[in-house]
Amino acid sequence: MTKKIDLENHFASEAWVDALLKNEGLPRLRRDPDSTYTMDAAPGVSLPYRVLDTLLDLGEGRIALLDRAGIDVAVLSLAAPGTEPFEPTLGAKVARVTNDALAEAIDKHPDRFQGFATLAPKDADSAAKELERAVKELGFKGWNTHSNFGDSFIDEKRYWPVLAKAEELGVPIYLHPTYSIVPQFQTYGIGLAGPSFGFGAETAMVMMRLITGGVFDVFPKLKIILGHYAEGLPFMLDRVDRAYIQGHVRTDPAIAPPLKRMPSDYLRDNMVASTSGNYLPAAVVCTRTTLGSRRMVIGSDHPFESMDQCMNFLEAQPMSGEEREDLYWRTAASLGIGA
Ligand code: GRE
Ligand code: ZN
Repeated sequence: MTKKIDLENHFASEAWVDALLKNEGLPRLRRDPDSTYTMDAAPGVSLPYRVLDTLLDLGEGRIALLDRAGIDVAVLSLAAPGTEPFEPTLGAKVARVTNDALAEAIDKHPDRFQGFATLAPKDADSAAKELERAVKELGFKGWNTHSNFGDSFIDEKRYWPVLAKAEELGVPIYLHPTYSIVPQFQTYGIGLAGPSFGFGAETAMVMMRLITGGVFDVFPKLKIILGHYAEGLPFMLDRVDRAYIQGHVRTDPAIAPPLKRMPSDYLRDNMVASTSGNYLPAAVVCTRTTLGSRRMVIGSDHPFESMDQCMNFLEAQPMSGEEREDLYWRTAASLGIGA
């Protein structure tokens, strides 16, 4: 039987919700008069937040949805914006408590749930230690992080200790979108800044920052998982090399170091794409043609998207038996994530 492993399946912890409710700056959660919630994500960017109960369910409700969609295992990750944007001491505390809460839920359903760690990377050395604890002691499968940390991006050198630790432990980093810090994405509210465009555009930019910053020459074995069919990057696989082919790139080791390879080589070798929240058949074909099925994993994006819709869509896409096995579990297994 073909196993199905979902690598983008979100949860919330009580500690995280509490920290967001108490946060005086952004991001913050606000309880509305009608007892629903609003996420104030960034300046001018707010969204109704109707998924909190579903995010908090780490028990039978989630298992029932997995069963209905035919998903065997979900690798659970804290919802955006994670713990990265909090003040570092608070972030580290919320991260640790959240990782422990997730480990407890996994202990109750070890054959259905696995986990990605959440970290507070602004104290990079202690975040690296927490990643090691999460992987070695809690059995987690990697780090789920976000397209920005509130004021900075993952490619910056001060975060390299965490990248070094992920490479050393041999675990992937899931680079998930969050509410963009690029002001030009914020002008028109969540419509531009959110999942329709800003999420993916910022995340794709950050993957390109990792490449252009020479991070994969320093950490060649690092694997970055991007959702939403790698946020459109498969479509760019030829285009990303153009400035290099045309000889326009003037490298300055202090800014943009000379790269050992073409940008597209890093996209092929250091990136894996998940299927979350995009039901365009041409996106499946493009990703499979450019990256190959050995670089594709299932992502349902529950509860922001539907596990059912994801699996019904994937089941209906034409692909060989071999390609389907790659997408459903074999690529995940190559990342150390098995059912
Ligand atoms: C997500 O985490 O994937 C997400 C959000 C908020 C809105 C839409 C969405 O965190 O897909
Ligand atoms: Zn998601």
